[in-house]
Order: sequence, then C-alpha cells, then structure tokens
Amino acid sequence: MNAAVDVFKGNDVAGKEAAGSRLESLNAWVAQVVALTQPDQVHWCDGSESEHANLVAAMQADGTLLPLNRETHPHSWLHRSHPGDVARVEHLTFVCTPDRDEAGPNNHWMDPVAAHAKMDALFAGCMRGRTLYVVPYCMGPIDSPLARCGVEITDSPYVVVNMRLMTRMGAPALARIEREGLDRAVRGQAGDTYVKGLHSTGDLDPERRFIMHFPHELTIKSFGSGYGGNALLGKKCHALRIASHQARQEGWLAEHMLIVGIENPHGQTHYIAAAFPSACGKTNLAMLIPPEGYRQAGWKVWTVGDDICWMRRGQDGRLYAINPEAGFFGVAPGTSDSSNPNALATISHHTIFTNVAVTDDQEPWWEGLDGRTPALDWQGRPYSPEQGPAAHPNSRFTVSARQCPSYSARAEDPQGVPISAIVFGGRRASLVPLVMQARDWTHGVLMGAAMGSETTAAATGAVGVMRRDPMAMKPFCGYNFADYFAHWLSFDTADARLPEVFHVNWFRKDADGKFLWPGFGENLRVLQWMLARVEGRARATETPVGWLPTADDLELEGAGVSAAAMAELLQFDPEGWREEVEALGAYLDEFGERMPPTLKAEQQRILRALSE
Ligand code: GTP
Ligand code: SPV
Ligand code: MN
Repeated sequence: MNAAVDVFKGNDVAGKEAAGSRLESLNAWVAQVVALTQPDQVHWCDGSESEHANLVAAMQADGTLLPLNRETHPHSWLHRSHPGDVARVEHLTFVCTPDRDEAGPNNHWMDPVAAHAKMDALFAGCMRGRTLYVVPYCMGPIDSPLARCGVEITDSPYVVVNMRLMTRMGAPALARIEREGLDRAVRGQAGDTYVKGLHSTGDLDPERRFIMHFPHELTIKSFGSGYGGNALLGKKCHALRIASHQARQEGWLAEHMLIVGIENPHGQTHYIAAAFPSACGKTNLAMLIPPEGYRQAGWKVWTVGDDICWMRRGQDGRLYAINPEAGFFGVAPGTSDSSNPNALATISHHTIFTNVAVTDDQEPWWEGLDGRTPALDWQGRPYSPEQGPAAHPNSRFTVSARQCPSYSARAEDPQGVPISAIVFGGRRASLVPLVMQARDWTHGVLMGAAMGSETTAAATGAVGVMRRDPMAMKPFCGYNFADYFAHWLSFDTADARLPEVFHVNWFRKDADGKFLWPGFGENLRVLQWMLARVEGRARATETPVGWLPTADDLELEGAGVSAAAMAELLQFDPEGWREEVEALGAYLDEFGERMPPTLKAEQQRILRALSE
C-alpha cells in the first residue's frame, strides 16, 4: 500500500473522510509536503458549495473575512491583508534554471539546488497548527486542449476561496489531472503534466518571503506572502512564468494580455489581445462599454479575459487564444459607474474585496467610486485623509468572470477565439502617440520589445518611474527576453496569417499634467480604426516608427476632444523618437549575442529612417 495513504486519514475542514488521488505520484508529493510542513490536518479541495461555505464560515469566525452589507453586496467579504503584504514583490521573485543565462538579465536567478534548500528550510514545520489544503485547478476551459492543470498546496483558506473564483478548481480539475497522469502511465511516459505549487503564508516577515520558479520541474515554491500574484499560484506563477517556458518549448505563447471581442453593427466580431503593464488598463479595456452613439449603431463589446492569454496557431494559420483564468482579480481604485460600469455590475455580489475601505453602512469603498466619505480605511482605522488613501492603491476585487454582463459566450470555447489584432501599450506621459500600427510582424515584435511604462502600485517599490516592460512581461517572462523575442519572431512563417500589431497610449498628458485622451469607453474609437486597418479600409500615414492616423481618420464625433489635443495625441516627434530608438538599441545590447539579429536590424533600420 502507498505510504501516502496514512496522511489522508485526518479530519478535514468539513469533518468528512478526507480524499486522496488515484494518481500515486500526486499522493506521494502531498505526503512529502505533509512530512516537511507538519500540518495538523489535510484537506483535498473538491470545489463544492459546501466546502466553500465551511471555509467562509471559518474565516468569518477568525476575522480573515469581514462581512459586507448583505443588502447591497450579498455574499461578499472584505479581507484586510497584513499592511506589509499588499503587492507583488519582484525583488523577491526568482527563476531557478540550471543555467543562469536561460533566466536572462530580465529575471532574478538562483541555482535550483540552492533555491530548493532555501525554500525547504522555510517550509520545514511551517504548517504546524494549520490545515494543509490540496487545491487541484485547471487553467482554461476544462475540456480545452489548450488548458493546463496544476495543484497548489497552501495553508491559506483565503487562497483557496480566491483560487475557486480565479480557476476551475476542485473535482473536475483533479479528474483531468488523473486522466492525463494515468494515460501517461499507460503509454510508459515519465513525469507529470501538472504544475506543482507549494505555498505557505509563513509568518509574513518580508525577510522570509520568496517566490521561486523551477520551470524545468514544473514547480513553484512561494513563502511568506498571502497577496494575489504571490500566492494564487495559478495566475502569474503558473499561467505566465512557468507557462511561458512551456510555450516556448511547445511553440505557443503565454502572455500578459486581455482578450476582447468587438462586434460591429453588421454582427461581425473581431477579437483583440492587448498587453498593458500591471494597472495600466487591461481590465477596463476588456469590459469597455461603447459610447452612446456606438451603442445606438449596434456596436457590442465581449469580454473574454482581462489579464492572461494563451495563444497558439490554428490549422488555418491564425492565432487562437484562450483565457486560462475563470475570474478577475481587478484593481478597485478608479472603478466607477462612469469608468467601468461592467466591472461594477460584476462585483455587486459574490465578491471578495481585499484592502478596500468601508463606509459606515459596511459597503466597500475606494477612491474614484463616488463622492461618499468612507468610515474605515483599508487597515480598519477611522478614515483620515492625512493617513493616505482610504483604499490601498493596489486594493483588488476577486470575482467569477461569469458574473460579468459582457462575458463572451466564446470565452468557454475549448478551441479559443481567433485574434485579429495584437495591441501593446503603456503609461507614457509624452512622446508616444495615441495609436500607431506596425508595418509587419518583425516591426510589431520590436514595438512590443520597446514597451516602456511608468511603474504602478501593483508591485512594491516606487510608483511613476519609467521602466522598460517589454510586452508587459518584465515581471512575468520565465526565461531570457532575448530568447522570448526570438520565439515571437518564429511565428512569422510563410503560411501564417498573423494578427496586425498596434501600439496605444491612453495616458499621454498635457503641460498641466492632465490626460489628453478621455480613455475608457472612448477607447473604442481607436479600436474601430485598428479593425478597419485589419480589414484594409482605413487610412494612415507612414512614419519611421509606424503607421499613424490623422484626426480625420478617426471617428471622433462626440468624443469631446479638442482639435489641439488631437494634434498633440497624434503628433510624430522625430527628434524625441531618435533618442528613444537609440536607447532601445542600448537596451537590446544588454542581452549580448543572444538578442536575435533580426530585431537589432529592425531597430537599426528605424534609427536610420529617423536620421534621414
Ligand atoms: P493588472 O490587473 O494589474 O494587470 O492591471 P490592468 O491592466 O487590468 O489595469 P486596470 O484596467 O485595472 O487599470 C488600472 C488603472 O488604470 C485604474 O485606476 C483605471 O481607472 C486606470 N485606467 C484604465 N483605463 C484607462 C484609460 O483608458 N484612461 C485612463 N486615464 N486611465 C485608465
Ligand atoms: C498584476 O500585478 O499584473 C496583476 C495582479 O494582475 S497580480 O495577480 O497580483 O499579479
Ligand atoms: Mn496583471
């Protein structure tokens, strides 16, 4: 008999007989982790309503979850995290590959043997007095060939209930993992297909906090944080860092992109995938509500995903994308009935809020929501403006995607949706125009590689500092950016029908520091131009940095933007760009010989054109 069976006899949270798996290797791994971490109890999560209810009741009893106003926000809770644990910690996040260069200068690296030793020392005995939860999950529609599974072991019930919203968690995922595992065993194949993630909140001491990735072992070890991107391992750790490594080996793409469908008045829908850095507008674009005139004309917008996109080539040569997630872990501040009514409707029930403020009616509140004054700030203190914002700038909501009024019927399509346009964008106060189009795929890859953006509260550290964030993947690419760009370039084959590539900037400011472009719903005007370009119907003017529309090429009626503002938004500044493209060359050189010559040549071509 399997030695692992012993550890499954303990009581679980529901008080019923605890389960195990039909997969010996999974039982063995759980047993090994139990021996290391010494939990009091082991609970295999099935994802059921009753399991969820028990977890919530226990967290309400110990104060992990605080009930919100039941009338206005049924089945919703507030979680206040430790004030020192409110964002991703990029300086404590590592990619551990045998060869350092494989991780590249874009990642913090540690030798895998040293990293395991360091992490196992932290995990030793860390679950004493706690329950260990085994959380099987599937990233992507459960019946999709593009979907991949994982198992997260965690001692955080908050993580469990968040994983239930963010992934397909529980019995169906375990069944898929077992089926894949048993199939492999029958075929005599070694190794597992699912990602093993080990997580403990530890004691939340930032000195004892690390997020480690072992892409070759499909393994993640995360200790000392309960925050989203550090602790919900299916999300950034699996679906981006580990998956990007797998995608490179297997010929697909794992990207930090939203997926949105734009339906025109003729009933034709184009899907767009867009990469913007953290807290730079993905959720908002994915849930966009068309301006009044567009709605009347019959335009509709369909949300497929707001953060992560897995894409692969279909038989017809086009790229097909799925959203590996099942929920949204969205930024709360700035979400309002005018900026994002779809998000507001989505989070009106069955939602977990983390680090928002509350009103005296126990309603969740954040800056930008409305004109009320909250009673308590995100730390539970009586609100006083001298102590900073009421809601933490990186406060978030977790909610099932199915609650979104614009959720696309195609979001659950196992084959994914065909992508017509890829959009890159960042937060750039100057230089970068509202929109431009790449001349071809190679130029598009360079546009992505050239992305720069001002830092946001999504990661700890200074906010508003310009940094390079190629394809919005700086914190998330699980391998060397030089190899990543080469991988992107490799999609350009003779029979490929690749999407058009664009670059946008919703965040350009005037001399007074005010945004020049109204953004949000009005962004549809820019998407409309892009899709007309895809269909070969819209005009543009060529510049060395790409094709730009003039104000006449965009539909601006009712946008409320002055001609002067439009001129500034669409202006091309050759001198500024020359400096930018020179700096880009220096950046590409930081990767040495590994940088694909094609990309370097493209940068040189543009630099020459700018100097003419
Ligand atoms: P992550 O979940 O961190 O990956 O972020 P995200 O890219 O989904 O960002 P999100 O859509 O949540 O936007 C973050 C912030 O940018 C919010 O405060 C929004 O109000 C603001 N924002 C989004 N779209 C626009 C826009 O078009 N214009 C302006 N000015 N602000 C925007
Ligand atoms: C981001 O920071 O890009 C997020 C939030 O989407 S987290 O899941 O914490 O990474
Ligand atoms: Mn993100």
